[in-house]
Amino acid sequence: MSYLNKDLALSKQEYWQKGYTVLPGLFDAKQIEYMRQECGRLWRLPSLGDDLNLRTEFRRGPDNDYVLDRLDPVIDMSSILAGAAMYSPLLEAVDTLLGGESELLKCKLIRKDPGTKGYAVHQDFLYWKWLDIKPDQLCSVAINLFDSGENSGGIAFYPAQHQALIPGPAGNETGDCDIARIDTSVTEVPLLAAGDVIIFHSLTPHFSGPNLSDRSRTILLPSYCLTDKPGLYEKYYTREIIRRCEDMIGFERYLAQLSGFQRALLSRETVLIQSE
Ligand SMILES: O=C(O)CCC(=O)C(=O)O
Repeated sequence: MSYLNKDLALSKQEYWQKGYTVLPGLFDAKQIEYMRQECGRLWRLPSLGDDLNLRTEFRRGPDNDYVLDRLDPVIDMSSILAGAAMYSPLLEAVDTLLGGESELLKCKLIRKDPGTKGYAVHQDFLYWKWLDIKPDQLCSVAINLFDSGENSGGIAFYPAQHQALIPGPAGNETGDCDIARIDTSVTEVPLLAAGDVIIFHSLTPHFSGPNLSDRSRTILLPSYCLTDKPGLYEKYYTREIIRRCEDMIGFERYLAQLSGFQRALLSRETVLIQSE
């Protein structure tokens, strides 16, 4: 299916006015089913939960323990999800909203299982400042794989506040935006059906709550940039992978277990294999 120009013109108006817009039914039921099956396949891969796996990230689960909630990057593991991020009606919509040809910047898969906690208020642009690209050229897209809303931990937006990067709270001005500096009188959590897509500006403050439903809330989250320079995706992940190593993302959990591992498994008393 292709979106009518008339619809996209309205979407563009809404995007620039509110900082986000919803495109209902951009993906059809069959495409969504393929993507759901693909996410199931990825989530069953061995070693995803390994603390040394650089592409997995964790969030606090219902018992405050760490649960796997995302794969980032993901499209190099899945041609189906790569196809979704590069689906031409989606690219047409992104290009129309941004006002020219865009390139994929990054793409992650987030599966928020029942009970998993949400994300604090933030603006994506904070994490992309180093690219030295204007915020108006950058946007993110949430491709919704299941019906979702506030109860399932859907993304919530503070509309019409995408004009500037908002500093963090006193003492952490370079961190995520200080909620006290945002007009929080209006919060919008779009009620979405599977196949609906949200496109939001890189400066739009957003957050999400825990998934209080009994079903996973799964989204594919590609981000795009209006640019005529190729190679942005490679540039992004080259820096990101090095950053994760330097910041010890995931490794700190592994290191915390190392001494226990040493005590439990590397003592001479440990009998790992019995002789006949
Ligand atoms: O998946 C969510 O609940 C929020 C994700 C998000 O805000 C982000 O990745 O920037």
